[in-house]
Amino acid sequence: MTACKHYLIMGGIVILSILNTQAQNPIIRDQFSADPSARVFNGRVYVFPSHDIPTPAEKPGRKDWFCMEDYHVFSSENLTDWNDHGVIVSQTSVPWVDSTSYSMWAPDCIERNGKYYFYFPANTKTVDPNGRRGFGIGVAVAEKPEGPYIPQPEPINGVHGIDPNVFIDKDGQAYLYWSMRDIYVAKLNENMLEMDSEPVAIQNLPSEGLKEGPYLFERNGMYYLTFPHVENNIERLEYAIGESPMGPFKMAGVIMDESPMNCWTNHHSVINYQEQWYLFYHQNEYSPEFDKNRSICIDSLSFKTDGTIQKIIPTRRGVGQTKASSKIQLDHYSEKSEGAAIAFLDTADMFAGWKSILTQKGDWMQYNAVQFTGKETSLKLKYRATNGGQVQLRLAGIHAGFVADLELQSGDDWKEVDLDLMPVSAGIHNPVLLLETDDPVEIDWIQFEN
Ligand code: FUB
Repeated sequence: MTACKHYLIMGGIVILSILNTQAQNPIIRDQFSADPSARVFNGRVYVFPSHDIPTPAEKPGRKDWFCMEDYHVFSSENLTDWNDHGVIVSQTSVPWVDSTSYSMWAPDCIERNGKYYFYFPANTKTVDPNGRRGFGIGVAVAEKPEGPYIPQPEPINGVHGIDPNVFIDKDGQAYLYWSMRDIYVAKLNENMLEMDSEPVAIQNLPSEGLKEGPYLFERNGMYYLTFPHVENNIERLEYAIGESPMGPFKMAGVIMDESPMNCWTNHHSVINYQEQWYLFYHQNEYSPEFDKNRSICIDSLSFKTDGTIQKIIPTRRGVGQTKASSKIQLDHYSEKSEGAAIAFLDTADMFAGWKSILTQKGDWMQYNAVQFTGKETSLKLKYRATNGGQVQLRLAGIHAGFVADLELQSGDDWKEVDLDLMPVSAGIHNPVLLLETDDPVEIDWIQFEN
């Protein structure tokens, strides 16, 4: 079990808010989410992803393709607990969008002068003035990051493509980037709704293999144009650097290699939040057999002294601290022994989450950055151990030490056990669960109680 639903009543309006109190990677755990565009607004992180759904029977055309009918926005203060603010724009709420196309692909959002501009691509109802059908890019405007967003009646004139990204430079000039085979850039007007220059295709990027999903950010006067690119078989995240938002750029390296779970796409954004850089990206954890149903993840990003980006290996642990009193999902481990494994709890309902499996004596799983108050007195564990067994809980790292030994009863059903703990000091610790006996055991979660 990974998410609990709360209904909040605010000013007479009922708002559904999903509080993912154990959220690690993927961060959204009750629906698919992809193409995360993260932004820091008013000291809080907002993520504007696309929303993959299983293809409904009524969708015309290909069934084994991307299928997206609306957008949600999510926000968090600690990168662990995420609130779902609900649907902000849907294919039936935008006048120019073909409302049967399920083509609401990767969006972006930016703030200017206290207004929030949400950019999104979708299939147009009609041909554009140049006779082109296909993807247009539209804007919806709100007074608050979570909406309500009011869509403009027409898409941005002169833009034909997908994956919009907006960057506002220190001098106040805004730029729109998008992709359509090449990656394009144009200046945006003060009003953020119209182009202020002719689009140009950015040069010196790889000429072979699909490029899409541009995301531009600036650090120490260096402009990083980051984008997914198919160098070999599937997309990986690459970047180029330049001294101005329109380039020229030169290729600088790979941020993330091809997905280890073979997700054909990746799509990302980069933010600095509370003095730390983060990469938001997606994989297909909840849909290993169909990579068009994706899920968004976060990992920390860092720079080398010359300003180049340290390559990131996707983790299950993700970022943020986890409260000792929450149900800690060891299957989102930071490290594990070779024999330890994870599996879905229920293959008919992937959103039920995963379990950890310690197979043989000596197997272990470690989960980093757990916040202890120092008042915890017992450890609770949900497990299944057909032949019974014994596990030990230890703390890794500088606080290394033994905390508890738990005897697990044999049986084919899930059980919960409670046991007294040795005192644990207040602060951040990295618990490790170690199997001390020979038969396999499965763990759903562990939890510390006062
Ligand atoms: O989500 C649909 C498309 O897949 C996006 O627009 C691309 O960037 C890729 O992630």
